Amino acid sequence: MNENKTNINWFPGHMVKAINDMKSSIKLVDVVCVVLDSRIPDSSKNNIIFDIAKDKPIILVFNKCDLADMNKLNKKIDEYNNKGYEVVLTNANLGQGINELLNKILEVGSNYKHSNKLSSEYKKVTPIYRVLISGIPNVGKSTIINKLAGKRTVNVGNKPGVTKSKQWIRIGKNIELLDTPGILWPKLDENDAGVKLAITGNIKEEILDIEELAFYLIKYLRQNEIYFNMLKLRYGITEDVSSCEDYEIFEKIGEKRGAYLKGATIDYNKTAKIILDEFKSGKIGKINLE
Ligand SMILES: Nc1nc2c(ncn2[C@@H]2O[C@H](COP(=O)(O)OP(=O)(O)O)[C@@H](O)[C@H]2O)c(=O)[nH]1
Ligand SMILES: [Mg+2]
Repeated sequence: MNENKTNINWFPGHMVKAINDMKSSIKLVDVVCVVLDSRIPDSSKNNIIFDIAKDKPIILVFNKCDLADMNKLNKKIDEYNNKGYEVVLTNANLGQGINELLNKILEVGSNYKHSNKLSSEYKKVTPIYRVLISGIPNVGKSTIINKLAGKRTVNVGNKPGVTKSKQWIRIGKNIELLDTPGILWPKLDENDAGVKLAITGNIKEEILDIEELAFYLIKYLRQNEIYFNMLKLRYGITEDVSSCEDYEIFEKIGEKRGAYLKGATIDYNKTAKIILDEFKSGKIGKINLE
């Protein structure tokens, strides 16, 4: 992939502000949940949080697991488990895994208070565990907060930072959730992270060249027989394309979908959009990019 296309960054001022916001939020809580996109667990993980929250228990929440390839995801989860992380899988849209997350919060929160003998609060009948949900934009933080809270209390949408004031949402007897998610900026520099974030819809794809994104995806899917079969099935490619170039496969998809400019010229932009939209919504299949 073209390197300089991925070379986009948050402004340094934004990052400083995000770090400071995060630090002040983390001081207030006992448990930090880091939400990841299950399709790109590495690229959606900003390691800065592990520095800032190093004294607090951290739960990794693998969200959007409905879109993920469980074969690959399970391997990643084993990796993270072996590193000692607490892990929960969620499909926040459907509320799946939310009870497991609540139980995990109680468990690690209780361990934390006991091992730190915090303000003798651990001896209380109803100790309160305060929680922050953090992650990059669009990873599903607001949806998870809504589902944890059991009602629509925060805005769900594509704009990070819609909730401004610091307020707590009480859940059950023991949990208080900061209703402002901790926004982490996505990292865009290593291992095509920017490209993967754009393909999965975690950053605006318009920032990158969408045709290049679609090409990247086709190239990637071709390397995995199962994934490539999913692509062929989706677009009705029954002919032998094993010796085709990537762009020829791309054009075939355009053809199959009738994405033409005037005459018989394939509309590359439209074709790219079709492929990317259908990947993002999981229509091509359950596919992990790492
Ligand atoms: N397929 C799927 N989509 C999800 C899931 N969780 C959230 N989303 C969608 O991802 C988009 C961003 O979610 P949002 O909660 O606003 O993300 P935030 O920016 O991290 O607060 C929304 O369109 C949600 O409906 C999930 O588990 N599965
Ligand atoms: Mg949000």
